[in-house]
Amino acid sequence: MEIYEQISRALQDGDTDKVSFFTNQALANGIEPVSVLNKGLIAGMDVVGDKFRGHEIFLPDVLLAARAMYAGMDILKPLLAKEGIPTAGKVLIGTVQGDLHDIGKNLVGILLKGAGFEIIDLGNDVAPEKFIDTAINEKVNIIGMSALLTTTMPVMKKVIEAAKTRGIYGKTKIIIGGAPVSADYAREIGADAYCFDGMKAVETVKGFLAVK
Ligand code: B1M
Repeated sequence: MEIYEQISRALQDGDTDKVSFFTNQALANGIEPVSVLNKGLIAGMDVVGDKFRGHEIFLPDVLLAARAMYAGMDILKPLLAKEGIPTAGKVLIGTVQGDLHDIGKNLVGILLKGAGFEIIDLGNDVAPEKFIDTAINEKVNIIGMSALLTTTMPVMKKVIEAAKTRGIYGKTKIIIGGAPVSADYAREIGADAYCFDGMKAVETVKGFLAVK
């Protein structure tokens, strides 16, 4: 079995020890951290999502898989987010109110940090006012919102409405991401960009802040 498959299977089994072991092994074999992330960990989590949707596995299994995902991410984090480089701008991130999914948002934060941006992470279940208050107080350049549930996507629109009311819309760029979100949805609610994944978020933020 190839190493990506071993990581993916261990993650699906919720086996944190094996995920850590194979992740370290892949890195020792010279595989790029981003490939380990995308082809091993994220690929495994996609299978978990499909099985959950198909009622082949249940919530406790998903929780174990999420824990195993974090075991792998903990190893990759220092390699993806280099410390100590000068900040190229301030990005506020959070998962919207009512939504507890934070793996994707955390990954986006790690990659943005690795690209030299200062990250303020509000965590998950973040109320619209909290996004806007922090954006104003911390003078951030970008607000990044994540949503994984179709029921929580509309909160993104509420944040944008609050940004308009508080006078920062158009000055502070707003990007959105998460599995149920799309470019059409971003346009519909007035977000500045939709980002399919963390790499796209880095590219988009660099574009907005004119960083090469
Ligand atoms: Co839940 N969950 N979950 N879940 N969960 C989904 C999202 C679901 C699609 C599963 C399914 O049915 N197949 C489904 C949503 C259905 C829908 O809304 N249409 C679902 C459901 C229903 C639920 C509950 C309601 C289940 C229940 O209680 N009955 C419940 C809701 C709890 C809540 O939030 N209030 C729930 C709970 C959970 C756990 C807590 C068990 C756990 C989350 C643990 C955690 O995050 N700490 C969990 C998980 C793990 C998942 C799946 C399996 C995996 C999500 C994940 O972490 N993917 C997910 C199925 C799936 O998505 N395939 C599912 C890996 C991650 C790297 O990808 O988050 O998509 P993702 O992030 C990507 C991109 O989307 C993008 O970049 C990331 C990196 O590539 N991105 C951004 C994300 N945010 C971005 C922000 C950006 C830019 C890019 O800019 C700011």
